[in-house]
Amino acid sequence: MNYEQAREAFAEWGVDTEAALAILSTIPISMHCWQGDDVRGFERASGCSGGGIQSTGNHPGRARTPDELRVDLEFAYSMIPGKHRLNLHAFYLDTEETPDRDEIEYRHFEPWVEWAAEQGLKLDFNPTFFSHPKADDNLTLSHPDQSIRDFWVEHGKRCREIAARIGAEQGGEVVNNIWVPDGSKDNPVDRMGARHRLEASLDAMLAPQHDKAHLLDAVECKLFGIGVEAMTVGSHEFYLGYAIRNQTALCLDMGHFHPTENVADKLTAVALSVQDILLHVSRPMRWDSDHVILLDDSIRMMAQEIVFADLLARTRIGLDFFDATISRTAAWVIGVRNMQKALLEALLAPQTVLRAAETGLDFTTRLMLTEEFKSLPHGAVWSEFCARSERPTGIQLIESLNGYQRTVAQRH
Ligand code: RNT
Ligand code: ZN
Repeated sequence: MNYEQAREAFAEWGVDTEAALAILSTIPISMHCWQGDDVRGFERASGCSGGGIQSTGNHPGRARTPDELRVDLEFAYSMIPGKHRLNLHAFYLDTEETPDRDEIEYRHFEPWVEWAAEQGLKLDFNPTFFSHPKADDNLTLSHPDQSIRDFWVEHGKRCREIAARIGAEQGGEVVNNIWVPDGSKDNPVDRMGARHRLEASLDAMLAPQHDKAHLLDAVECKLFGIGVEAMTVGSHEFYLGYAIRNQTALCLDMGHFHPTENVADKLTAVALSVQDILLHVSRPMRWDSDHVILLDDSIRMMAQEIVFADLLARTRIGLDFFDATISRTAAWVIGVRNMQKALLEALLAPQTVLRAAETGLDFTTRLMLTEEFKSLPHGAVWSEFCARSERPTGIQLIESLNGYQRTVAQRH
């Protein structure tokens, strides 16, 4: 089916494909730099993420330097329709110097900012509270030792300064997302102490004021991680309360809940209390395994909630997955495109008739509609979107991804 036929098919349901494509082209996805090198960063030769983050696999072609990562990113973005963002972690600094985490400065990230400007990309940022000797006990901002807490508070402050400066340079908001691995493998006896310490450290970190137009702080909650099974200090309740009290954005990572929970459902629930939401779209398989996101029901529901609840303006869509058993660049491209496809499906949904059925308590019709709707030619609209951006689809896409992988495979 060609696009014109698809356009007519959707029009029969009262859906305007042109309007959907116009909106989709304005939605940036913040693509995470850490899929490109298995979350190793550029500080140490042998990376070990720690904090329960685990990248598995040894597929050839890992980016070992900032230059290699940038070349890979350029390729990935060239396969993705639309203009997007790059989500940078602090330990991806690009410098000959060897500053410790509490010594980093804007200049250590300048090559990234210049490159992003050349590419027409915007950056987001994250302090890195893992892969560091001072985080080896899975305790950072809540560490009982004041000097360790101070070290990490300083890191966090510097990251906020760097992020705000990047925002000023690129003219717009940079999301600075705070995730700490802090927790306890076995049952702690002083949960309250840990939570008080985390709160006090966050307060100290967030105390310096920055221009809101350039910096949006977010806090990321989590149920558990490997090695912190008994308690995560920054749990959902902790950070939901923190975000409300301090007016930060709340980051919902789809891998950070119990596997049977519907994270999409949480969006509207928290939107009543927090203004800004950051998503880490991910695919947990039995645990927070960070698989490449599929165009599956969990992603579709997430996209539908963002669109139907009119939360596009308040939700920043970031991705968080890392798979080292497949081409890393293909993983990026597949994941970002899947997120876009899910958003497109949501934008192409016949909201008016669905809502009418629901309001009229006609749940049979609602179900018939959603299920019939699955057979509409979304693919033809997606192909049109790609064609207008001069991005490949189908066999052409697969050939390009494989072709690029063959070139980077020689890195080892
Ligand atoms: C860890 C969090 C966090 C990290 C990144 C690298 O469980 O999801 O967002 O994955 O910061
Ligand atoms: Zn995350």
